[in-house]
Amino acid sequence: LGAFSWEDPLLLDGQLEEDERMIRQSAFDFAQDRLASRVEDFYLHEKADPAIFAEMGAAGLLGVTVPEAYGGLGAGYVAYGLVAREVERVDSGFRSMMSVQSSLVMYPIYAYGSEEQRKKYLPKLASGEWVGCFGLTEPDAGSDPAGMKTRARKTEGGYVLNGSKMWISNSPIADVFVVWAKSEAHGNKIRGFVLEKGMKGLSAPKIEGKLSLRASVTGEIVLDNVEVGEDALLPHVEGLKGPFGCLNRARYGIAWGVMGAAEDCWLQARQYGLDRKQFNKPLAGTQLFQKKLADMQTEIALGLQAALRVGRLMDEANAAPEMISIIKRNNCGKALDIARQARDMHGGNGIQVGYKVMRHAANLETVNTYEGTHDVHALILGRAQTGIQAFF
Ligand code: TGC
Ligand code: FAD
Repeated sequence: LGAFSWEDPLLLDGQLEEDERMIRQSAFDFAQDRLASRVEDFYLHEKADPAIFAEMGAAGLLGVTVPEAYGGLGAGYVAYGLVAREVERVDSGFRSMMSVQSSLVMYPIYAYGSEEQRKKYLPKLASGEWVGCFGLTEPDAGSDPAGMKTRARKTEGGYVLNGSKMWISNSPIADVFVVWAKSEAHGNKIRGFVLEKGMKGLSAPKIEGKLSLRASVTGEIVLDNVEVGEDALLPHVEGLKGPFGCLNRARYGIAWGVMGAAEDCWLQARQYGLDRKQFNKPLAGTQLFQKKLADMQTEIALGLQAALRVGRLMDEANAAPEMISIIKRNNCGKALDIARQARDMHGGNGIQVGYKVMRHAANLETVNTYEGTHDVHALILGRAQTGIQAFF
Protein backbone atom coordinates (compact mmCIF):
# COMPACT_ATOMS: atom_id res chain seq x y z
CA LEU A 1 0.00 0.00 0.00
CA GLY A 2 1.13 3.57 -0.71
CA ALA A 3 1.57 6.51 1.63
CA PHE A 4 -1.26 8.93 2.40
CA SER A 5 -0.76 12.58 1.48
CA TRP A 6 -3.38 14.44 3.54
CA GLU A 7 -3.18 17.60 1.40
CA ASP A 8 -3.58 15.68 -1.88
CA PRO A 9 -5.46 12.62 -0.65
CA LEU A 10 -6.28 11.06 -4.04
CA LEU A 11 -2.96 12.10 -5.61
CA LEU A 12 -4.43 14.54 -8.13
CA ASP A 13 -1.04 16.00 -8.85
CA GLY A 14 0.26 12.68 -10.15
CA GLN A 15 -2.59 12.56 -12.67
CA LEU A 16 -1.48 15.78 -14.37
CA GLU A 17 0.76 16.09 -17.41
CA GLU A 18 4.06 17.94 -17.05
CA ASP A 19 2.83 21.01 -18.99
CA GLU A 20 -0.34 21.13 -16.84
CA ARG A 21 1.79 21.12 -13.68
CA MET A 22 3.88 23.98 -15.03
CA ILE A 23 0.80 26.05 -15.89
CA ARG A 24 -0.67 25.32 -12.46
CA GLN A 25 2.55 26.40 -10.77
CA SER A 26 2.81 29.66 -12.72
CA ALA A 27 -0.86 30.44 -11.96
CA PHE A 28 -0.23 29.70 -8.27
CA ASP A 29 2.85 31.95 -8.21
CA PHE A 30 1.01 34.78 -9.97
CA ALA A 31 -2.06 34.52 -7.75
CA GLN A 32 -0.05 34.42 -4.53
CA ASP A 33 2.46 37.13 -5.57
CA ARG A 34 0.20 39.57 -7.41
CA LEU A 35 -3.35 39.00 -6.15
CA ALA A 36 -3.21 37.75 -2.56
CA SER A 37 -1.47 40.90 -1.34
CA ARG A 38 -4.18 43.17 -2.78
CA VAL A 39 -7.38 41.22 -2.28
CA GLU A 40 -8.29 42.60 1.14
CA ASP A 41 -8.03 46.20 -0.04
CA PHE A 42 -9.97 45.49 -3.24
CA TYR A 43 -12.68 43.60 -1.40
CA LEU A 44 -13.16 46.08 1.44
CA HIS A 45 -13.18 49.11 -0.85
CA GLU A 46 -15.05 47.42 -3.70
CA LYS A 47 -12.30 48.24 -6.18
CA ALA A 48 -11.76 46.56 -9.53
CA ASP A 49 -8.48 47.54 -11.13
CA PRO A 50 -8.46 47.07 -14.94
CA ALA A 51 -4.64 46.79 -14.66
CA ILE A 52 -5.18 43.29 -13.27
CA PHE A 53 -6.24 42.15 -16.74
CA ALA A 54 -2.91 43.26 -18.21
CA GLU A 55 -1.08 41.49 -15.39
CA MET A 56 -3.09 38.30 -15.96
CA GLY A 57 -2.43 38.61 -19.69
CA ALA A 58 1.32 38.97 -19.16
CA ALA A 59 1.22 35.86 -16.96
CA GLY A 60 -0.50 33.92 -19.78
CA LEU A 61 -3.73 33.39 -17.84
CA LEU A 62 -6.19 34.85 -20.39
CA GLY A 63 -7.45 32.65 -23.20
CA VAL A 64 -5.70 29.51 -21.95
CA THR A 65 -7.53 27.31 -24.50
CA VAL A 66 -7.42 29.80 -27.40
CA PRO A 67 -4.76 28.98 -30.06
CA GLU A 68 -1.42 30.77 -29.84
CA ALA A 69 -1.97 32.29 -33.28
CA TYR A 70 -4.59 34.56 -31.67
CA GLY A 71 -2.57 35.34 -28.54
CA GLY A 72 -3.87 32.49 -26.37
CA LEU A 73 -1.89 29.75 -24.66
CA GLY A 74 -3.14 26.90 -26.88
CA ALA A 75 -3.45 24.64 -23.83
CA GLY A 76 -6.24 22.22 -22.86
CA TYR A 77 -9.26 22.39 -20.56
CA VAL A 78 -7.53 20.68 -17.64
CA ALA A 79 -4.90 23.45 -17.73
CA TYR A 80 -7.68 26.06 -17.86
CA GLY A 81 -9.36 24.46 -14.82
CA LEU A 82 -6.10 24.45 -12.88
CA VAL A 83 -5.68 28.18 -13.55
CA ALA A 84 -9.24 28.84 -12.31
CA ARG A 85 -8.50 26.83 -9.13
CA GLU A 86 -5.35 28.83 -8.36
CA VAL A 87 -6.94 32.22 -9.02
CA GLU A 88 -10.08 31.41 -7.01
CA ARG A 89 -7.93 30.11 -4.15
CA VAL A 90 -7.30 33.85 -3.65
CA ASP A 91 -10.76 35.22 -4.52
CA SER A 92 -13.78 34.22 -6.62
CA GLY A 93 -13.99 37.79 -7.94
CA PHE A 94 -10.56 37.55 -9.58
CA ARG A 95 -11.49 34.18 -11.11
CA SER A 96 -14.70 35.76 -12.36
CA MET A 97 -12.72 38.50 -14.16
CA MET A 98 -10.50 35.86 -15.74
CA SER A 99 -13.21 33.40 -16.73
CA VAL A 100 -15.52 36.01 -18.28
CA GLN A 101 -12.61 37.26 -20.40
CA SER A 102 -11.52 33.74 -21.44
CA SER A 103 -14.71 31.67 -21.72
CA LEU A 104 -17.42 34.23 -22.30
CA VAL A 105 -15.68 36.80 -24.50
CA MET A 106 -12.64 35.23 -26.19
CA TYR A 107 -14.30 31.84 -26.72
CA PRO A 108 -17.37 33.12 -28.64
CA ILE A 109 -15.23 35.44 -30.76
CA TYR A 110 -12.94 32.50 -31.55
CA ALA A 111 -15.68 29.90 -32.06
CA TYR A 112 -18.42 31.99 -33.71
CA GLY A 113 -16.52 35.00 -35.08
CA SER A 114 -15.21 35.87 -38.53
CA GLU A 115 -11.46 35.80 -39.19
CA GLU A 116 -11.48 39.63 -39.08
CA GLN A 117 -13.19 39.60 -35.68
CA ARG A 118 -10.71 37.04 -34.34
CA LYS A 119 -7.71 39.08 -35.51
CA LYS A 120 -9.13 42.37 -34.29
CA TYR A 121 -10.17 41.34 -30.78
CA LEU A 122 -8.42 38.19 -29.57
CA PRO A 123 -4.78 39.35 -29.24
CA LYS A 124 -5.78 42.47 -27.27
CA LEU A 125 -8.12 40.45 -25.04
CA ALA A 126 -5.38 37.86 -24.48
CA SER A 127 -2.88 40.52 -23.43
CA GLY A 128 -5.47 42.16 -21.18
CA GLU A 129 -5.12 45.47 -23.02
CA TRP A 130 -8.86 45.20 -23.63
CA VAL A 131 -11.38 44.05 -21.04
CA GLY A 132 -14.43 42.07 -22.15
CA CYS A 133 -17.90 41.40 -20.79
CA PHE A 134 -20.78 39.05 -21.69
CA GLY A 135 -24.37 40.29 -21.68
CA LEU A 136 -27.01 37.55 -21.49
CA THR A 137 -28.98 38.15 -18.27
CA GLU A 138 -31.66 40.86 -18.22
CA PRO A 139 -33.70 42.39 -15.41
CA ASP A 140 -36.63 40.10 -16.34
CA ALA A 141 -34.72 37.16 -17.82
CA GLY A 142 -32.19 35.42 -15.54
CA SER A 143 -32.67 31.65 -15.29
CA ASP A 144 -34.82 31.88 -18.42
CA PRO A 145 -32.62 33.67 -20.97
CA ALA A 146 -35.01 32.66 -23.78
CA GLY A 147 -37.31 35.34 -22.31
CA MET A 148 -34.89 38.17 -23.19
CA LYS A 149 -36.32 41.42 -24.51
CA THR A 150 -33.20 42.89 -26.13
CA ARG A 151 -33.81 43.28 -29.86
CA ALA A 152 -31.66 43.84 -32.96
CA ARG A 153 -33.46 45.55 -35.84
CA LYS A 154 -31.96 45.34 -39.34
CA THR A 155 -30.91 48.55 -41.05
CA GLU A 156 -29.35 49.02 -44.46
CA GLY A 157 -25.76 48.68 -43.29
CA GLY A 158 -26.18 46.71 -40.07
CA TYR A 159 -28.40 46.64 -36.98
CA VAL A 160 -29.87 48.85 -34.25
CA LEU A 161 -29.87 47.33 -30.76
CA ASN A 162 -32.26 48.19 -27.94
CA GLY A 163 -32.63 46.67 -24.48
CA SER A 164 -30.85 46.25 -21.18
CA LYS A 165 -28.67 43.65 -19.54
CA MET A 166 -28.34 43.17 -15.78
CA TRP A 167 -25.67 41.74 -13.47
CA ILE A 168 -22.88 41.86 -16.02
CA SER A 169 -19.38 41.13 -14.69
CA ASN A 170 -16.73 43.63 -15.86
CA SER A 171 -19.22 45.79 -17.83
CA PRO A 172 -18.38 49.19 -16.23
CA ILE A 173 -14.71 48.79 -17.22
CA ALA A 174 -15.24 46.86 -20.47
CA ASP A 175 -13.86 47.80 -23.88
CA VAL A 176 -15.55 44.87 -25.69
CA PHE A 177 -19.16 43.79 -25.11
CA VAL A 178 -20.46 40.42 -26.35
CA VAL A 179 -24.21 41.01 -26.28
CA TRP A 180 -27.00 38.51 -27.07
CA ALA A 181 -30.19 39.82 -28.67
CA LYS A 182 -33.18 38.52 -30.60
CA SER A 183 -32.68 39.51 -34.20
CA GLU A 184 -35.79 40.35 -36.19
CA ALA A 185 -33.96 39.71 -39.47
CA HIS A 186 -33.17 36.16 -38.32
CA GLY A 187 -36.70 35.10 -37.37
CA ASN A 188 -36.26 36.51 -33.84
CA LYS A 189 -33.54 33.94 -33.13
CA ILE A 190 -30.87 34.88 -30.58
CA ARG A 191 -27.71 36.24 -32.19
CA GLY A 192 -24.44 37.51 -30.74
CA PHE A 193 -23.04 41.00 -31.40
CA VAL A 194 -19.63 42.44 -30.53
CA LEU A 195 -19.93 46.05 -29.38
CA GLU A 196 -17.24 48.49 -28.36
CA LYS A 197 -16.97 51.08 -25.61
CA GLY A 198 -17.85 54.56 -26.82
CA MET A 199 -20.56 53.54 -29.27
CA LYS A 200 -23.41 56.05 -29.23
CA GLY A 201 -26.25 54.86 -26.98
CA LEU A 202 -24.14 52.23 -25.17
CA SER A 203 -23.60 52.65 -21.43
CA ALA A 204 -22.67 50.35 -18.55
CA PRO A 205 -23.53 51.77 -15.12
CA LYS A 206 -22.03 50.06 -12.10
CA ILE A 207 -24.28 48.13 -9.72
CA GLU A 208 -23.50 49.43 -6.23
CA GLY A 209 -23.92 47.77 -2.84
CA LYS A 210 -22.86 44.17 -3.48
CA LEU A 211 -22.03 42.19 -0.34
CA SER A 212 -20.46 39.41 -2.42
CA LEU A 213 -17.77 39.32 -5.13
CA ARG A 214 -16.69 42.82 -4.16
CA ALA A 215 -13.27 42.58 -5.83
CA SER A 216 -15.01 42.17 -9.21
CA VAL A 217 -17.07 44.99 -10.67
CA THR A 218 -20.60 44.24 -11.91
CA GLY A 219 -22.88 46.48 -13.94
CA GLU A 220 -25.72 46.86 -16.37
CA ILE A 221 -25.51 47.24 -20.12
CA VAL A 222 -27.96 49.79 -21.51
CA LEU A 223 -28.57 49.73 -25.26
CA ASP A 224 -30.41 52.80 -26.46
CA ASN A 225 -30.60 52.68 -30.26
CA VAL A 226 -27.02 51.46 -30.60
CA GLU A 227 -26.15 51.37 -34.31
CA VAL A 228 -23.64 48.74 -35.41
CA GLY A 229 -22.36 47.57 -38.78
CA GLU A 230 -22.86 44.08 -40.24
CA ASP A 231 -19.33 43.32 -39.01
CA ALA A 232 -20.55 43.39 -35.36
CA LEU A 233 -22.64 40.22 -35.85
CA LEU A 234 -21.05 36.91 -34.81
CA PRO A 235 -21.72 35.08 -38.07
CA HIS A 236 -21.35 31.43 -37.12
CA VAL A 237 -24.00 30.74 -34.48
CA GLU A 238 -27.74 31.19 -34.04
CA GLY A 239 -30.08 30.40 -31.12
CA LEU A 240 -29.52 29.77 -27.41
CA LYS A 241 -26.79 27.25 -28.17
CA GLY A 242 -24.57 30.29 -28.88
CA PRO A 243 -24.47 31.64 -25.31
CA PHE A 244 -24.78 28.12 -23.85
CA GLY A 245 -21.68 27.01 -25.76
CA CYS A 246 -19.77 29.71 -23.85
CA LEU A 247 -21.48 28.88 -20.55
CA ASN A 248 -20.41 25.22 -20.84
CA ARG A 249 -16.79 26.36 -20.71
CA ALA A 250 -17.25 28.93 -17.96
CA ARG A 251 -19.32 26.56 -15.79
CA TYR A 252 -16.64 23.90 -16.17
CA GLY A 253 -13.96 26.38 -15.03
CA ILE A 254 -16.10 27.38 -12.05
CA ALA A 255 -16.25 23.74 -10.94
CA TRP A 256 -12.45 23.81 -10.56
CA GLY A 257 -12.34 27.39 -9.26
CA VAL A 258 -14.65 26.85 -6.30
CA MET A 259 -12.53 23.91 -5.18
CA GLY A 260 -9.62 26.37 -4.90
CA ALA A 261 -11.68 28.62 -2.62
CA ALA A 262 -12.82 25.56 -0.63
CA GLU A 263 -9.22 24.36 -0.22
CA ASP A 264 -8.21 27.76 1.13
CA CYS A 265 -11.05 27.57 3.69
CA TRP A 266 -10.19 23.99 4.67
CA LEU A 267 -6.49 24.73 5.16
CA GLN A 268 -7.29 27.92 7.10
CA ALA A 269 -9.67 26.00 9.39
CA ARG A 270 -7.16 23.20 9.96
CA GLN A 271 -4.38 25.63 10.90
CA TYR A 272 -6.70 27.65 13.09
CA GLY A 273 -7.76 24.49 14.92
CA LEU A 274 -4.12 23.51 15.50
CA ASP A 275 -3.19 26.97 16.81
CA ARG A 276 -6.25 27.81 18.90
CA LYS A 277 -6.61 26.23 22.33
CA GLN A 278 -9.79 26.04 24.36
CA PHE A 279 -10.36 23.84 27.43
CA ASN A 280 -6.55 23.38 27.54
CA LYS A 281 -6.31 21.61 24.19
CA PRO A 282 -6.18 22.54 20.51
CA LEU A 283 -9.59 22.79 18.85
CA ALA A 284 -8.18 20.40 16.21
CA GLY A 285 -7.95 17.76 18.96
CA THR A 286 -11.72 17.57 19.35
CA GLN A 287 -13.85 15.00 17.58
CA LEU A 288 -16.30 17.54 16.15
CA PHE A 289 -13.49 19.63 14.65
CA GLN A 290 -11.84 16.57 13.09
CA LYS A 291 -15.10 15.35 11.61
CA LYS A 292 -15.58 18.72 9.91
CA LEU A 293 -12.02 18.62 8.54
CA ALA A 294 -12.57 15.07 7.27
CA ASP A 295 -15.79 16.13 5.51
CA MET A 296 -13.98 19.06 3.87
CA GLN A 297 -11.04 16.95 2.75
CA THR A 298 -13.37 14.29 1.32
CA GLU A 299 -15.64 16.66 -0.62
CA ILE A 300 -12.68 18.58 -2.05
CA ALA A 301 -10.86 15.41 -3.11
CA LEU A 302 -14.02 14.05 -4.80
CA GLY A 303 -14.88 17.41 -6.38
CA LEU A 304 -11.40 17.79 -7.87
CA GLN A 305 -11.44 14.23 -9.24
CA ALA A 306 -14.80 14.88 -10.90
CA ALA A 307 -13.56 18.15 -12.39
CA LEU A 308 -10.44 16.41 -13.71
CA ARG A 309 -12.56 13.64 -15.28
CA VAL A 310 -14.80 16.14 -17.06
CA GLY A 311 -11.73 18.16 -18.09
CA ARG A 312 -10.17 15.12 -19.72
CA LEU A 313 -13.46 14.47 -21.53
CA MET A 314 -13.55 18.10 -22.67
CA ASP A 315 -10.05 17.78 -24.06
CA GLU A 316 -11.27 14.71 -25.99
CA ALA A 317 -14.42 16.66 -27.10
CA ASN A 318 -16.53 14.03 -25.31
CA ALA A 319 -18.04 16.04 -22.43
CA ALA A 320 -21.83 16.49 -22.34
CA PRO A 321 -23.39 19.67 -20.89
CA GLU A 322 -25.12 17.56 -18.21
CA MET A 323 -21.72 16.40 -16.92
CA ILE A 324 -20.82 20.06 -16.51
CA SER A 325 -24.10 20.64 -14.64
CA ILE A 326 -23.17 17.84 -12.21
CA ILE A 327 -19.78 19.35 -11.35
CA LYS A 328 -20.85 23.02 -11.43
CA ARG A 329 -23.79 22.32 -9.12
CA ASN A 330 -22.10 19.91 -6.73
CA ASN A 331 -18.76 21.69 -6.42
CA CYS A 332 -20.39 25.09 -5.85
CA GLY A 333 -22.79 23.69 -3.25
CA LYS A 334 -20.01 21.83 -1.41
CA ALA A 335 -17.63 24.79 -1.54
CA LEU A 336 -20.30 27.05 -0.07
CA ASP A 337 -20.96 24.53 2.76
CA ILE A 338 -17.22 24.25 3.43
CA ALA A 339 -16.76 28.04 3.56
CA ARG A 340 -19.70 28.41 5.97
CA GLN A 341 -18.32 25.62 8.20
CA ALA A 342 -14.83 27.16 8.13
CA ARG A 343 -16.33 30.48 9.17
CA ASP A 344 -18.02 28.80 12.11
CA MET A 345 -14.85 26.93 13.12
CA HIS A 346 -13.02 30.26 13.46
CA GLY A 347 -15.48 31.50 16.07
CA GLY A 348 -15.58 35.29 16.37
CA ASN A 349 -12.37 35.64 14.38
CA GLY A 350 -14.21 34.07 11.46
CA ILE A 351 -16.03 37.29 10.69
CA GLN A 352 -12.77 39.24 10.33
CA VAL A 353 -11.50 39.96 6.83
CA GLY A 354 -7.97 38.84 7.74
CA TYR A 355 -9.10 35.24 8.24
CA LYS A 356 -10.49 35.12 4.67
CA VAL A 357 -13.21 32.51 5.29
CA MET A 358 -16.17 34.88 5.46
CA ARG A 359 -15.02 36.63 2.27
CA HIS A 360 -14.93 33.25 0.52
CA ALA A 361 -18.35 32.32 1.92
CA ALA A 362 -19.88 35.62 0.77
CA ASN A 363 -18.33 35.21 -2.70
CA LEU A 364 -19.53 31.64 -3.06
CA GLU A 365 -23.12 32.79 -2.55
CA THR A 366 -22.82 34.45 -5.96
CA VAL A 367 -20.94 31.60 -7.59
CA ASN A 368 -23.67 29.19 -6.48
CA THR A 369 -26.18 31.48 -8.24
CA TYR A 370 -24.55 32.64 -11.46
CA GLU A 371 -23.99 30.53 -14.56
CA GLY A 372 -27.17 28.60 -13.70
CA THR A 373 -28.33 28.43 -10.09
CA HIS A 374 -27.90 25.28 -7.98
CA ASP A 375 -31.57 24.46 -8.55
CA VAL A 376 -31.54 25.20 -12.29
CA HIS A 377 -28.73 22.65 -12.71
CA ALA A 378 -30.84 20.17 -10.70
CA LEU A 379 -33.67 20.71 -13.20
CA ILE A 380 -31.28 20.20 -16.14
CA LEU A 381 -30.23 16.88 -14.57
CA GLY A 382 -33.81 15.97 -13.66
CA ARG A 383 -34.89 16.55 -17.26
CA ALA A 384 -32.02 14.44 -18.57
CA GLN A 385 -32.98 11.41 -16.48
CA THR A 386 -36.79 11.60 -16.65
CA GLY A 387 -37.31 13.14 -20.07
CA ILE A 388 -39.74 15.58 -18.46
CA GLN A 389 -38.88 19.27 -18.26
CA ALA A 390 -39.92 20.83 -14.95
CA PHE A 391 -38.93 24.45 -15.62
CA PHE A 392 -42.51 25.54 -16.28
P1 TGC B 1 -33.44 24.40 -24.01
O1 TGC B 1 -34.71 24.04 -24.74
O2 TGC B 1 -32.90 23.50 -23.00
O3 TGC B 1 -32.30 24.68 -25.11
C1 TGC B 1 -32.46 25.68 -26.10
C2 TGC B 1 -31.37 25.47 -27.14
O4 TGC B 1 -30.10 25.60 -26.52
C3 TGC B 1 -29.38 24.36 -26.63
N1 TGC B 1 -28.70 24.12 -25.36
C4 TGC B 1 -27.38 23.98 -25.24
N2 TGC B 1 -26.41 24.01 -26.17
C5 TGC B 1 -25.15 23.84 -25.75
N3 TGC B 1 -24.84 23.68 -24.45
C6 TGC B 1 -25.79 23.67 -23.49
N4 TGC B 1 -25.46 23.55 -22.20
C7 TGC B 1 -27.13 23.81 -23.87
N5 TGC B 1 -28.30 23.87 -23.20
C8 TGC B 1 -29.26 24.04 -24.12
C9 TGC B 1 -30.43 23.30 -26.88
O5 TGC B 1 -29.89 22.19 -27.54
C10 TGC B 1 -31.40 24.08 -27.74
O6 TGC B 1 -30.85 24.16 -29.04
P2 TGC B 1 -31.79 24.14 -30.34
O7 TGC B 1 -30.83 24.21 -31.48
O8 TGC B 1 -32.55 22.85 -30.24
O9 TGC B 1 -32.67 25.35 -30.22
O10 TGC B 1 -33.67 25.85 -23.44
P3 TGC B 1 -34.53 26.31 -22.24
O11 TGC B 1 -35.01 27.70 -22.57
O12 TGC B 1 -35.56 25.28 -21.85
O13 TGC B 1 -33.37 26.38 -21.14
C11 TGC B 1 -33.61 26.14 -19.84
C12 TGC B 1 -32.33 26.24 -18.98
C13 TGC B 1 -32.78 26.43 -17.57
C14 TGC B 1 -31.57 24.93 -19.10
C15 TGC B 1 -31.38 27.34 -19.39
O14 TGC B 1 -32.05 28.40 -19.82
C16 TGC B 1 -30.34 27.69 -18.34
O15 TGC B 1 -29.28 27.06 -18.24
N6 TGC B 1 -30.55 28.78 -17.55
C17 TGC B 1 -29.52 29.33 -16.69
C18 TGC B 1 -29.08 30.66 -17.28
C19 TGC B 1 -27.63 30.93 -17.05
O16 TGC B 1 -26.81 30.05 -16.79
N7 TGC B 1 -27.26 32.17 -17.19
C20 TGC B 1 -25.87 32.54 -17.06
C21 TGC B 1 -25.65 33.97 -17.44
S1 TGC B 1 -23.96 34.38 -17.68
C22 TGC B 1 -23.31 34.41 -16.16
O17 TGC B 1 -23.90 34.12 -15.16
C23 TGC B 1 -21.90 34.82 -16.11
S2 TGC B 1 -21.26 35.00 -14.54
C24 TGC B 1 -19.66 34.95 -14.98
C25 TGC B 1 -18.66 35.27 -13.95
O18 TGC B 1 -18.63 36.42 -13.45
O19 TGC B 1 -17.80 34.36 -13.70
P1 FAD C 1 -33.97 34.07 -11.01
O1 FAD C 1 -33.91 33.37 -12.31
O2 FAD C 1 -35.07 35.06 -10.81
O3 FAD C 1 -34.05 32.97 -9.86
C1 FAD C 1 -34.40 33.28 -8.49
C2 FAD C 1 -34.58 31.96 -7.74
O4 FAD C 1 -35.63 31.19 -8.35
C3 FAD C 1 -33.33 31.06 -7.76
O5 FAD C 1 -33.23 30.37 -6.53
C4 FAD C 1 -33.64 30.05 -8.86
O6 FAD C 1 -32.97 28.80 -8.67
C5 FAD C 1 -35.15 29.89 -8.71
N1 FAD C 1 -35.78 29.46 -9.95
C6 FAD C 1 -35.76 30.08 -11.16
N2 FAD C 1 -36.46 29.38 -12.05
C7 FAD C 1 -36.93 28.29 -11.41
C8 FAD C 1 -37.72 27.17 -11.81
N3 FAD C 1 -38.17 27.01 -13.05
N4 FAD C 1 -38.03 26.23 -10.87
C9 FAD C 1 -37.56 26.35 -9.59
N5 FAD C 1 -36.81 27.38 -9.16
C10 FAD C 1 -36.49 28.34 -10.07
N6 FAD C 1 -25.13 37.28 -16.20
C11 FAD C 1 -24.57 37.54 -17.43
O7 FAD C 1 -25.23 37.42 -18.46
N7 FAD C 1 -23.27 37.94 -17.52
C12 FAD C 1 -22.49 38.12 -16.43
O8 FAD C 1 -21.31 38.46 -16.56
C13 FAD C 1 -23.05 37.87 -15.13
N8 FAD C 1 -22.33 38.12 -14.00
C14 FAD C 1 -22.94 38.06 -12.78
C15 FAD C 1 -22.27 38.52 -11.64
C16 FAD C 1 -22.91 38.53 -10.41
C17 FAD C 1 -22.20 39.11 -9.23
C18 FAD C 1 -24.22 38.03 -10.29
C19 FAD C 1 -24.92 38.02 -8.96
C20 FAD C 1 -24.88 37.56 -11.41
C21 FAD C 1 -24.27 37.59 -12.67
N9 FAD C 1 -24.97 37.22 -13.83
C22 FAD C 1 -24.41 37.44 -15.06
C23 FAD C 1 -26.37 36.85 -13.75
C24 FAD C 1 -26.62 35.42 -13.27
O9 FAD C 1 -26.34 34.49 -14.28
C25 FAD C 1 -28.09 35.33 -12.83
O10 FAD C 1 -28.18 36.05 -11.61
C26 FAD C 1 -28.54 33.89 -12.65
O11 FAD C 1 -28.62 33.24 -13.90
C27 FAD C 1 -29.93 33.80 -11.95
O12 FAD C 1 -30.84 34.65 -12.55
P2 FAD C 1 -31.71 35.68 -11.64
O13 FAD C 1 -30.75 36.42 -10.78
O14 FAD C 1 -32.57 36.46 -12.55
O15 FAD C 1 -32.57 34.76 -10.69
